[in-house]
Amino acid sequence: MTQTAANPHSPADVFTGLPVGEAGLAEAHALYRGMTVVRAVELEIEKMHRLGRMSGSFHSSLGQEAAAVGVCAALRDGDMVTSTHRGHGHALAKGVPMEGVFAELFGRTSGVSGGRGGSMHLHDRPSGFLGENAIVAGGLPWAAGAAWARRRRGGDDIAVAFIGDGGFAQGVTHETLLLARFWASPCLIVCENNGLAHSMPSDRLFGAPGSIARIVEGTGMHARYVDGRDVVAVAETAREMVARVRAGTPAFLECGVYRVRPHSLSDPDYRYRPKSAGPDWLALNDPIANLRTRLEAHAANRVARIDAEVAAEVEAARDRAEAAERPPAAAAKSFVYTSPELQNHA
Ligand SMILES: Cc1ncc(C[n+]2csc(CCOP(=O)(O)OP(=O)(O)O)c2C)c(N)n1
Ligand SMILES: [Mg+2]
Repeated sequence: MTQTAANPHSPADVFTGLPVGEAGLAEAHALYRGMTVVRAVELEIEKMHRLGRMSGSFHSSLGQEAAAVGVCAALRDGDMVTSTHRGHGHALAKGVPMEGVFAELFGRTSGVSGGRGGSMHLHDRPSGFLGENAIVAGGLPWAAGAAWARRRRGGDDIAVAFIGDGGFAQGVTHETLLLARFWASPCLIVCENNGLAHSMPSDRLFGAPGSIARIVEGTGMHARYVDGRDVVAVAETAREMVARVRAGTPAFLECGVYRVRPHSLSDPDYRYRPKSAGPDWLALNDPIANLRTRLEAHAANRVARIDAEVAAEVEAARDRAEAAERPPAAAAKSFVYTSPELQNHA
């Protein structure tokens, strides 16, 4: 059955975005660069899979870059992030080095998880990226607990848990929202409502975009909805919410985005939505193309320079990552249980 209702942004709702004011220009360029990095890295990963140089699973966040980049722009280095199976954007936006991401997906020792985790198990403590999690909504109690523990030790670091709309249907999500409020855990839950939990349209479960935030608001937690196509709006909203969380109360942000690619590399999505659904959405709503148009009105060269710099950076990082060492077969049983060999667990 074809389920077109999954697209949260109808053609009548073509995204135009706000004009970027002079004051915000430097930040808008930084946000543009951040989104371009995520897009370029993920396109490169797809290419590596097509060429047979990378293996394993991959869940693309193409089209959703503004949510990851806008939210992480509101964070400090010491803040923590937990993520999902679709987490490359979250990792890169939080500052995980792209070479370590590529190396992880190539299965190299220099990968951020020693080449053992792959696409769904990126983690990098030095960047505050506690990790992705292949268990839907598994990152949420992790973030709430980490934020609570950090607060008990002193300081005002916070944690952000990215979850999907499918994650919002998990029991652990609602248990954690309750506990986070009860214990005043300084965590921000960011629900990327991309219209689909694999093949299940989220509006069938929860209603139109914005309904998830309203459900949470009904429980007494501060909750907002933001259009996840507009990175400037996401960053502004996230800053307001992060300030509130840093002051000591959890909060919830629903970002309206859309899953452009199939669920994963091996998903025949044409069975549950028209084949052109993703490209059609992107043609009208691409958060990167949209911001590029808005920024080019100010300085076309600057945007082109960012594009070129990012392309060169990604190619060089991929080359270095691919050339790195593979773990020896004799070490296959290392890291199965925690051990002093673990480099990255502080
Ligand atoms: C606890 C659990 N149940 C089911 C799955 C299988 N599964 C993997 S991704 C996914 C859909 C998740 O949808 P959503 O949270 O909206 O994230 P999206 O894929 O849209 O980014 C499901 C059901 C899983 N990994 N973990
Ligand atoms: Mg989803």
